[in-house]
Amino acid sequence: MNKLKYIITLIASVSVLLFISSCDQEDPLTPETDKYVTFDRDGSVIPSRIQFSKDMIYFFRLSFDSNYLPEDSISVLAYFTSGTDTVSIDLYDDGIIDDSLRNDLAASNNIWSGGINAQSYPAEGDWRLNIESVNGENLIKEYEPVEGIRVRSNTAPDIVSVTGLNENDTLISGFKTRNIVVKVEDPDNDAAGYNDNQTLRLEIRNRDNIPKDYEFTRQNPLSDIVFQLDSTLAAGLKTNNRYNLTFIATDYYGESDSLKLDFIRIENLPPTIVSTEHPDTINTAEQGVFWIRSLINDPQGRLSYQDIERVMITINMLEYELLDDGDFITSGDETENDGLYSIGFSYNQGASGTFSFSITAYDKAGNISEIYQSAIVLSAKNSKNINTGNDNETYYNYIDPFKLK
Ligand SMILES: [Ca+2]
Ligand SMILES: [Ca+2]
Ligand SMILES: [Ca+2]
Repeated sequence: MNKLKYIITLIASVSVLLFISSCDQEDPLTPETDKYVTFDRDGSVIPSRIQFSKDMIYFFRLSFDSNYLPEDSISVLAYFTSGTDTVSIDLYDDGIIDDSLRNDLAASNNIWSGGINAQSYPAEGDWRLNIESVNGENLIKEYEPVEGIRVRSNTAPDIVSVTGLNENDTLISGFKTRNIVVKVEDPDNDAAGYNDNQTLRLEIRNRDNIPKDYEFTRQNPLSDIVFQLDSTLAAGLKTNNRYNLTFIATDYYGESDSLKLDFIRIENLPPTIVSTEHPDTINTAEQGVFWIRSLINDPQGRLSYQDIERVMITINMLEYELLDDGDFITSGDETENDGLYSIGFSYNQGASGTFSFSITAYDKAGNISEIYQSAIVLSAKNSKNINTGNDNETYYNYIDPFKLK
């Protein structure tokens, strides 16, 4: 296998060489002076918070752009410094992951990886990561060091209280917006603005439903985390008495505290079709198009990114979807996300008959609206076409459900 790969590589290299030398007569090998290697800070993963004296491995991943070949055997030398202290870290580009400090995903891709145990740092402080490309003992390039890798003792955050929501609460369908105040203490936060517990997660769980999560950011390190929960919280959640809502505060070091509120009832009621617009009769003396639009409501949000799963019309025994996507040419909907769901239909010249149709809205909790039923009469009269729906169908991409089979 390796031999075959070698031969293929050799053939490919020879053809490239021949091609280049036929284009111009210069030496095709990259001269030593044209070789480059640069450090790509944005493509690298460098932890900025390390918990002092904790028995935990932090992984670093340093990315480079380079035209050096593997056989040039250049490598990366990295070490941390703080004052007179130095701590080295071994980095690899060999694709090996083991249960020690090696954690490289792919060999020879110029991404050098390795881990360091937080207990390797002899003191707290802001450490600097120094990075060099080397060839054995020889320095090829030294990069701008990465500053501010904070190695500090840490205390886990503590969720002291949650107000605005209690165990055994009922969140009725369409509940009034609630202010939630979460008091989180973390002694590592300070008045100088150091903010050590930035994220608060809310996990809504019930064994019958898919998980639903929210995330909030703490703006001020010394004040409470305040946010609002509105009735769209229940979008996609079926009515049930046994929800638990868990708040999880996590600090920069990855330590967290959680507070669970159990036995919360969440209700989700079906959508309603508020009104529907459509022509009652259509003169098919000429071919044309018309639109059907339904205004939908739902206590958990009437939009498709809220609780509306789909709005369907059945006409001439076929089912189609009304959309709120603002794509007039293909769905006939004029404005995206206004709760007005639309469909455009085309019809042929001379089409005739009475077509009953029904519209049903479905929410993401599996609730179904009451059905709207009506009918459209198509007939060809030899008079000038004056009905409102008629238009030049060639502009639109609508289906014709009235064709004779
Ligand atoms: Ca902390
Ligand atoms: Ca609903
Ligand atoms: Ca719309």
